[in-house]
Amino acid sequence: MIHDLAVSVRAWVREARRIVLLSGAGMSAESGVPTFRDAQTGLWAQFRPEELATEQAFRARPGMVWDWYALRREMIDRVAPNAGHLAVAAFQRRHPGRLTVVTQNVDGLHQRAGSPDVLALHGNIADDRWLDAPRPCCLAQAPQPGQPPRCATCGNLRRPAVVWFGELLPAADLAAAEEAAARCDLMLVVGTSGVVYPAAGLARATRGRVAIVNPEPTELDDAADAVLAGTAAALLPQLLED
Ligand code: BV8
Repeated sequence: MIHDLAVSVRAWVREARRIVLLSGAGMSAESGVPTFRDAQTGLWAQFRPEELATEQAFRARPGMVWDWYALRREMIDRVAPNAGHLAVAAFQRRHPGRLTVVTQNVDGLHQRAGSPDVLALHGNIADDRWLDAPRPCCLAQAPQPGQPPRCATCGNLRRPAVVWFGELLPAADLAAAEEAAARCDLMLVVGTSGVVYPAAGLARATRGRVAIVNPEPTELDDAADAVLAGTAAALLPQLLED
């Protein structure tokens, strides 16, 4: 049974010419990907994600941080997009160009569900890049295997191609996300605590209606026109069905 507020939001979806879906870790929770709020396990239990996802932490303990990413990668490889991801991709197939996915998630599950042109503001955990600007030696040979792999000549390290705290977001994707937020009639804010900026700022910058989907209160509830206390996989199929 879909309750009244969700009926209104579904009507907003129908009326909207342009929709932005801003997603966070909660979008992937029902796929089995722990959120940043969820307790860390094992060796990393003593750290907050914000402490591990930094250049400083990687330079100080490259093996430990690399292994944390390796663990997350393995877990993400084992899971699949959930009904929420699939409902978004299906809506985009039925209504090309009407919905833009802007995500903080590095798990690639929106992309695997079939969503086109996803603006992944914080990068993709599946990709690597050089820590320091590559020298000719780094490009002349395959990285030496290891945790992390490195240049056999200068020792330059490979790092996950994600945006760490204190690092700038990819300028083109951020600009496209700001443009989409400025032009949309409706922003669906799904599975984010609304703590990390500049991503959370998009929900405050938009002139469109803001509808939040989250089982818990968030830092953005004050900016919302509707707060739906539910999960991504349960509510998005209902909100996005024609
Ligand atoms: C930058 C990639 C320029 C790495 C990530 C303004 C104010 C305050 C601070 C700042 C500010 N501007 C900049 C900052 C600093 C910082 C920041 O925001 N800090 C926070 C902690 C206060 N921002 C930055 O550093 C950014 N860079 O600004 O550069 C600059 C540089 C220096 C100094 C100033 C400016 C870079 C930010 C990106 C960092 N990289 N990820 C990796 O993944 O390893 S952020 C990472 O954490 C995620 O990508 C995501 O963005 C964030 C986690 O947040 P959520 O996704 O919301 O997840 P969370 O676990 O918090 O919440 C889950 C939610 O889901 C909960 O609400 C829960 O109730 C809900 N939920 C659970 N189950 C479900 C559900 N919802 C629906 N369905 C369910 N089933």
